[in-house]
Amino acid sequence: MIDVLTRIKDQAQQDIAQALEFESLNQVRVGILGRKGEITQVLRGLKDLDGEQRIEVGRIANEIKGELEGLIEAKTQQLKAQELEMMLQSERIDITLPGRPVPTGSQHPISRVTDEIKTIFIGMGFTVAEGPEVEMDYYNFEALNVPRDHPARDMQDTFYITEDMLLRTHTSPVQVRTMENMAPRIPVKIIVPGRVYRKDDDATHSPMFHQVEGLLIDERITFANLKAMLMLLAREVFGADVKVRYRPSYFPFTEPSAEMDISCVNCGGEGCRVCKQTGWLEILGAGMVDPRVLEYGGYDPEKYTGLAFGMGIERIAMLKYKINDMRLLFDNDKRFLSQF
Ligand code: 2U9
Repeated sequence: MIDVLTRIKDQAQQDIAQALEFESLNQVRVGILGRKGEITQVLRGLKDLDGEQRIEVGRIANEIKGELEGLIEAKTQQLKAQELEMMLQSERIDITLPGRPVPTGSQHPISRVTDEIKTIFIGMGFTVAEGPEVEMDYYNFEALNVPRDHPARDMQDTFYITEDMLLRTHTSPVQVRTMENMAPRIPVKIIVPGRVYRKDDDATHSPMFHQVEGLLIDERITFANLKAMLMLLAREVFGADVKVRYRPSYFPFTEPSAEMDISCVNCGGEGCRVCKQTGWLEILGAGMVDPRVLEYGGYDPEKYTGLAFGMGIERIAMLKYKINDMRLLFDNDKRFLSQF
């Protein structure tokens, strides 16, 4: 029996030493130590031996088993080390190669301009207010001094949901709602960005576009305050050299009303195709809040005055970034958008 064990051990030692990969090493292990392995068989056969012999053969068999387990473990470690070495040899990584760029998104020009204008007014103490795009006729028109059948409704014809509910044509209803909620506290000092809708569709008009409007109500607010703030806006958005001018205008919700032009961003005022040879570009409307609109919002026009302004973001973005077709802003073409 002991001879058999010695033979098993010698053969196993040879086989382990000769195993060149995990697969053959495992076959050796199973052949000796597995359920039907040679050592396992010997250990199973112990029960047929008598006392002394059983103890002696059992001891030697277990000794050999332990020894072979140790050899297999050592060989396993050796094969692992060899495998790692081979991988390191064959897989040369050149850490000096340039990395692959990860594609990142960029901000849409409409969002960029909106954020820029918001930031400028936040810097002057304004807070941002927002409101619903589906609006009551009352807030969109009535409270802004545009009663039913007023001719000014023609210019802002829109999409009606019901007879008194519509897609807002400007963000102004948010100012009315804010006044209603705040009255009679002062100052009201809000900047209102958002989407608006009009029945308009051509090369320079879209049925949906973006506005930023502003409202400031306090004691002794004058047109001079309006001019100072809009001058700062123009310089921040279009550069320190930009010039501005005002032309009288009409809006139902402001009196007096004006439109502000900036010197042409293309020719600097010389006259070119962009400014239709005038040297000027219209960028926003503004005025002193009509006393009746103050009253609608709950403010006493004898005590308070207000200034208001509004601008279309698409127009400002097109002038600032020299975009000649408004549809580019809505096409979602990455070749266009990735330039911002
Ligand atoms: C309240 C009182 C007054 C907002 C104003 C304009 C002038 C204006 C246009 C610019 C281009 C709209 O996008 S556009 O077509 N806006 O000219 N907006 S004053 O006046 C208000 C608003 C709310 C309570």
